[in-house]
Amino acid sequence: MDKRTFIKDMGMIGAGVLVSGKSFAFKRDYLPVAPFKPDTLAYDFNALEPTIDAETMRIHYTKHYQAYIDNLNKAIVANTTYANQDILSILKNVKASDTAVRNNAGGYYNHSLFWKWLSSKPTSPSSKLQSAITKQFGSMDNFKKEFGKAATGVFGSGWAWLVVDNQQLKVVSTPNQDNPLMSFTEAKGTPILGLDVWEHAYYLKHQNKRPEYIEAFWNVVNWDQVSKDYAQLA
Ligand code: MN3
Repeated sequence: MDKRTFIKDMGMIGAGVLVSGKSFAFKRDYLPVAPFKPDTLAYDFNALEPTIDAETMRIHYTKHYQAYIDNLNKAIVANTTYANQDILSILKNVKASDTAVRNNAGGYYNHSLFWKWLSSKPTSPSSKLQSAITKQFGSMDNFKKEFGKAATGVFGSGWAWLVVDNQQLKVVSTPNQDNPLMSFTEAKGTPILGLDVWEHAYYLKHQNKRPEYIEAFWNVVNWDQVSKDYAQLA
């Protein structure tokens, strides 16, 4: 354990985080390899109420997320092609036909990002991100409309994303647990914000009203994190 990781982990213990584990920002200086472990949640399960209820967060984090991780670890033992690759390499290299690795690597990575893009505290985009959004979409409201349209339009289960592709912001969506970094997806780019629109992410609270969940999502977006992710890419 290096000094920085140690200090970070001690900080988490000090902050009384519910679940132990390493936190990472998907930077190139630290990318996890198998066996994968759940990323630490920076807030309590009830922190995002009323947008996302505590029970949904508890089941989502401890059951769904954990299942992707367990199944990814099993899939990598069964398919040694990916055994020594870090999570970003797996995402970029996975073949569409390697469905167990594809679905579970996506499930692990997408959720690890998703937890970080949520916050109970009010945040706002950096001026750099704000101007990029205005330049690309005309206004923040137009961006939210376009993102909402993509999220509503996912047929069945999937994700809506704000990505950076060739220095440009784009709104895209993917089915199931696909991520725009995967080579075979129609959507291309590096995600800096994503919304899980699987029913398990909202059904207990919002039932069939996916648009209500999408609208409420803006109340809990961690713009500090989104701005940091954007700054790494543009
Ligand atoms: Mn989910």
